[in-house]
Amino acid sequence: MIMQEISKAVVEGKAPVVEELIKRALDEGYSPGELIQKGLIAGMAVVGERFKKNEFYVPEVLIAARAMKAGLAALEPLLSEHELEPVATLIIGTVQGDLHDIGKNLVAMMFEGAGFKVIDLGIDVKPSQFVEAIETYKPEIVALSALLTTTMPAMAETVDTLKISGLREQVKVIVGGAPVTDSYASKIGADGYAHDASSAVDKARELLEID
Ligand code: B1M
Repeated sequence: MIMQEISKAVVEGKAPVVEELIKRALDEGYSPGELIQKGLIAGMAVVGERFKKNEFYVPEVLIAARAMKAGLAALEPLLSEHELEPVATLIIGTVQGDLHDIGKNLVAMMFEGAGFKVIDLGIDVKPSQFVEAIETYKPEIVALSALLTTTMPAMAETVDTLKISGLREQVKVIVGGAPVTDSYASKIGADGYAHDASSAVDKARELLEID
């Protein structure tokens, strides 16, 4: 029941209500993972459907996105609890031309929760910005997010720019986001694809051979 209430509050864009319901659900013993999947993401899926059918326009989607972010912020301390040395460093960003960041933020939180040091470059990140960040932070992993079919080519461009800069062999590149597929990842020469935030962490651990 509380999951439906959370989803409904996301759809209606009621950020304070989402935050309050998340806190109540945690007190009742629900896990952060369950609240993200069955509450927040379920709500955002409804928003996506309504957007597609022109029942929702950009303002409603933005208000819903703000409510989803409030829910994720309430869960963040639980997802990123970690006091050990970082297992590895990850650079993450939404590729050039793309402004969607909710999924990318979730992926970043999951990595923090799994003990990675996360450098989040934000949205609309140019290939050259990835290059600069790799030179500065020397990460083991670079994660690229894209939510639009029109921005997927920016992933390929980013991988190509890493090659031209001579940095490609120093990092593992993983890609994800709703329109991205495993075969697209292979086609552009990425090291891996992940369908969701927790499988992104699994994929990174697999590529870095971390048990
Ligand atoms: Co946009 N939008 N949007 N939007 N938006 C989509 C993506 C769309 C599918 C909606 C639709 O038509 N049904 C559609 C894309 C169609 C396509 O290309 N196939 C679309 C469109 C068309 C647009 C605009 C062009 C609309 C317009 O202006 N006419 C415009 C583009 C702006 C731009 O980027 N240049 C636009 C704008 C926006 C808002 C700004 C209003 C807002 C974004 C707010 C924000 O992010 N701060 C927005 C939103 C919210 C959505 C929907 C409704 C929700 C996205 C979301 O946050 N989902 C979306 C429809 C939908 O997805 N149902 C839609 C929840 C999130 C947790 O999931 O991001 O998929 P997701 O992340 C998942 C996985 O994909 C994966 O893990 C995450 C968690 O499990 N993942 C990774 C993501 N990144 C990863 C990286 C990895 C690994 C896994 O690295 C290894």
